Amino acid sequence: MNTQDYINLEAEYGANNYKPLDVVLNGGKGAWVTDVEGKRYLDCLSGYSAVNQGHCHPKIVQASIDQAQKIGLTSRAFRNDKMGLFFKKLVELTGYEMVLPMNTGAEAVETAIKVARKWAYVSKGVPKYEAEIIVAEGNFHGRTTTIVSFSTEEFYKEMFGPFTPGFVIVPYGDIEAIKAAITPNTAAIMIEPIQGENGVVVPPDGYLKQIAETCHENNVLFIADEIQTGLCRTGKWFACQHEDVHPDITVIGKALSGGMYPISAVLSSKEVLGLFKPGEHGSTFGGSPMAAAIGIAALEVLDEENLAERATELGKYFMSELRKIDTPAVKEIRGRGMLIGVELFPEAGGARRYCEMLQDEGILAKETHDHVIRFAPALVVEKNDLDWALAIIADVLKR
Ligand code: IF1
Repeated sequence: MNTQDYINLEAEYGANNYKPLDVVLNGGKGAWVTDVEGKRYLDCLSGYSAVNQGHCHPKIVQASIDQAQKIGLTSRAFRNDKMGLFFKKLVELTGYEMVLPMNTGAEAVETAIKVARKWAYVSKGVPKYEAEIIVAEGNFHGRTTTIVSFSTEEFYKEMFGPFTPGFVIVPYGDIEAIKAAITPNTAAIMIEPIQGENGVVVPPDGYLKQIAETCHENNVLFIADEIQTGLCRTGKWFACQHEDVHPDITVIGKALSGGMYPISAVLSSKEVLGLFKPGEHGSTFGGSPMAAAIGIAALEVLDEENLAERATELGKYFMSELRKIDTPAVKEIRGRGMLIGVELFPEAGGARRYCEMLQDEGILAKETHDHVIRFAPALVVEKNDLDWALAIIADVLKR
């Protein structure tokens, strides 16, 4: 079978809920992937920042194989020999007290919403069902009906009502707007430290610190969605650490498994996560020995290979080289660490066509919205791979 055959299969039998590039991948190693025609590509999306450790990292693969031959799933009706060790590793690496394991990022975000609401009723004394959560314009936190209820992207939301109430939307990056939106019923503020899907939007310096202070002053929980920005991608374990901020709740996913398995988690204090009573919340696969074994390996790789430092050094280099490209197409280059967005002027004709030209030259990148190309290669990428890519990106952006 060739590329078109696979594309036809997907078109014949699969829902049409994505418009992927016409590349059919069947192999990955480090920062590189291969397609069914044997062509190699530098993967500059990394599974939307789930593959920070590189594709098929040997340590993560070995952990998957070993665990798959023992037991994959116990369910939370029983216990297993990996979940506690996974929690301990997460607590040691992140400084939080307690973990609740889920599978997808959206499920972890939903968990954070539920526990913030319960905290508001039980600990803050907000009257039942009046709890409000402040979110930002341009947010992306997942695709469930509750989460899209507070999306500001009509296309993600409009056909899926009725919508979940209790969310207040404020402009991103504006601390005064947050202060003005707080009421006695505010349970939490939930934000992405950098808005990924909205086009790698970096807030003003000090914004995260101001949110933390405002939350502290108003007895409101600060929820950071670090599903895309976390786990070394921006040069720290968490993007909030760039401002020495330790949110009340941090939500992680994606690279928590190195792309090998859906694993997400909510990190918080015993005061908050301790509010869940047995049976009040859960999931079939959350905390499975498979997830825990893979999660432990994925975290050890991030730590042992110093991938946060790598993201800082290589990201600084990559960003500075991108900024040297002399082309009328580029409006702005922004990001932090190895999470970079290149915004094009509308006159350039849209980011998609540049992604298609990059694909022809052996680079896989993805547009977000219409005019931004996101570059987020695996944090194990070699400097000479970046140099190879930079020459091609410069050539393509000049077309
Ligand atoms: C898609 C991008 C989109 C996320 C943040 C929660 C989630 C995500 C900050 C939910 C997931 C993924 C979802 C995927 C494409 C990708 C994405 F931002 F990464 F580019 F959509 F905006 N919080 N982001 O980025 O995690 O439930 O997917 O595990 O839905 O198209 P999930």
